[in-house]
Amino acid sequence: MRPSVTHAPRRRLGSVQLAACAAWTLSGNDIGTMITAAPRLYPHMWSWDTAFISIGLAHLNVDRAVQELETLLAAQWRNGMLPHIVFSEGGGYFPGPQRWGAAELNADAPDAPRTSGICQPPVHAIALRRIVDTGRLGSQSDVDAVERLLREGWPRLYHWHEWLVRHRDPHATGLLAIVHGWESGMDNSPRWDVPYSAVVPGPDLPPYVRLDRGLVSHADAERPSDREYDRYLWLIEEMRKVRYDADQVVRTSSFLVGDVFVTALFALASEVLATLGEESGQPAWQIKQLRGWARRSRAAVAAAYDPVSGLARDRDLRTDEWLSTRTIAGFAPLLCGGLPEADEQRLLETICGPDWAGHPDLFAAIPPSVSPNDPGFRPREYWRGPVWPVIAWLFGWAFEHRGWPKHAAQLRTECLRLVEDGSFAEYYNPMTGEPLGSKQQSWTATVVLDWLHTA
Ligand code: 9WN
Repeated sequence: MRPSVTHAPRRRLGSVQLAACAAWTLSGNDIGTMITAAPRLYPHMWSWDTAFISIGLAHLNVDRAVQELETLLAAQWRNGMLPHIVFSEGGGYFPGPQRWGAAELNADAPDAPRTSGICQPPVHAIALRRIVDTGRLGSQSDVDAVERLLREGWPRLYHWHEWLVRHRDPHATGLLAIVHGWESGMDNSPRWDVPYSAVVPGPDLPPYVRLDRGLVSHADAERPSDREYDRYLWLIEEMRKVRYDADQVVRTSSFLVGDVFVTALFALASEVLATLGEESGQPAWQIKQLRGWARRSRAAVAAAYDPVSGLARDRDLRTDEWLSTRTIAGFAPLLCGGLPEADEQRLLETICGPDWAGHPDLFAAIPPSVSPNDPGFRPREYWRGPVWPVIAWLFGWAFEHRGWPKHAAQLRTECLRLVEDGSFAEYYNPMTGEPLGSKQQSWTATVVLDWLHTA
């Protein structure tokens, strides 16, 4: 007979205590100049983390939420790219600014603060929408702060979207390409296994020492392997060779994938930005352009839908083949719309059904990064099975805005059940609710604040 494993009972905080812990977590991650993504593993500013951070933060301190987005926007490259990392003065993360060498190699990169040389999913307009809405309900000074952010941030976000269209739509179809798995935000997802298998690190890959492995308790099970890291770093070497020139990177990178999830977020965010532009008197031609980009990318997402599997696919643009790995990204059309109604309904049923959020063995009814019924499902491994609260937040937000409030409310309730232990983990084991990866992760704390606020 196998010995039975006993787990310590899970802590359950009430909503007031949970909100207080979330606020405490954020203040712990505040280094004055920025709120870092996490205290130990990620002691800098990450692009899409900051968008989520500012959303929750706005419920506590509108000025500070505005400041976070402004700090990120101030690090925008002159060509429009919003970099994936804005480095603080402290070290503690590899690859750091020296390894990237962005400012040394590319005149568009700011000298200060230092940044990485790639980008992350374009969720910032969604954050701007949320902050503006929150601020407008506050005091006159909150209203002034968000109106200023809208006025000054809007052109920067427009420039960011324009950069994506100009440099990341290589076939002019609306399907946006990424040149590194890190750009997807879902670093180690099985979505990238096939394209990464074509990334062959050369003998001139400079030696390196990882810092992440010492900062996560079960790094072997929860973080990417060294072999995967060799590839991640090799792609940086390839980009360094062309001095991060955006067009050359797309031509030369051995990893070039049309990312259906990023594309759906772009379509959604472009619509949101267009509406914010109308509200704030931005140039009509730019608003029209944003709507056109949204339309094109929505169509590209719909074209990526596979009626056989019932999910949307990424496309390997190096081999010109669809990538049919079944992951949470396959639900991208639910974010931006564009599918015929019957297909959309089927997709909605699938995400709620027994392969995903409705799987009977889940701790909470939230869609994990990979289906528990998939042979490749690894409940504790980075982007290969665990649940990410921020991804659930995105679907919840989209459900609310696409006219499925019941689905949005259900997701919110289930997410709050998952996170009520107050660990604010980077991700969770979907079967047990065990907190995994980095703890006190800022974006988890802030989406919890937003859920509590809307609950
Ligand atoms: C690489 C900060 C970031 C998130 C990503 C997540 C992880 C970095 C890493 O952490 O990526 O960018 O070192 O693993 O995958 O989504 O933005 O929280």
